[in-house]
Amino acid sequence: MGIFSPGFVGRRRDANPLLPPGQYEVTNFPVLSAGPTPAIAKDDWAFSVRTAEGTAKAWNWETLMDNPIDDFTVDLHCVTRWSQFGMGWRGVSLDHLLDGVDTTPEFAMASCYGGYTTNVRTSDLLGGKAWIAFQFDGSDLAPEHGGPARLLIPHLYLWKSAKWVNSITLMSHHELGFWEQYGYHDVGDPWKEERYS
Ligand SMILES: Nc1nc2c(c(=O)[nH]1)N[C@H]1C(S)=C(S)[C@@H](COP(=O)(O)O)O[C@H]1N2
Ligand SMILES: [Mo]
Repeated sequence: MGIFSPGFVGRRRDANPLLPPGQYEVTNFPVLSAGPTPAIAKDDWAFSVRTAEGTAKAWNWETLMDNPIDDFTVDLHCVTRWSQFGMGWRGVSLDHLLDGVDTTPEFAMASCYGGYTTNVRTSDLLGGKAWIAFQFDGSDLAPEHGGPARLLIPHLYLWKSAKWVNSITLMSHHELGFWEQYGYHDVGDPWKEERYS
């Protein structure tokens, strides 16, 4: 008999009905980065929404703060199997940032300071499901977690939540981001356990 008897797994599922399949709970918010942490001062920070026609909208730190700001509490799920519940964030909804932009292109690519990319569907950015987040747990977002600001898409595995995000490009064609090119799932829904393609 292994360490994880069926009874033990059963009790764990009962204890955490909000835990997606194959995940376990943590409380220490692990850091996972594919490369070094870039140092970006708020004064140097910039973010843009692009389309095939070029830059549609752009913000610096000051103009980002002119947007309606949300305080929200979410659960995060990492493909490396940790989940953390009840995380308190502050950020600007992508609904505001994409307002006035033609969102008919089906696909989007988030690009970051440092070169990381990840692809999502435009629909995953809309409807109150995604933010440019700049505070966690009442403090400025730490650089190792993507500060000064990161994309946060809690309903997808956390690799879609691009740290140090610098632009989102809306595209009518499909492209794969960094981890997606290595076989991670195109969509990444933790409730469907869409880990790998
Ligand atoms: N720019 C950038 N964003 C990134 C990554 C990265 O390496 N670079 N890693 C992704 C992965 S694989 C995960 S699991 C989460 C981890 O976020 P955290 O370090 O805040 O826990 O960030 C995602 N966003
Ligand atoms: Mo990850």
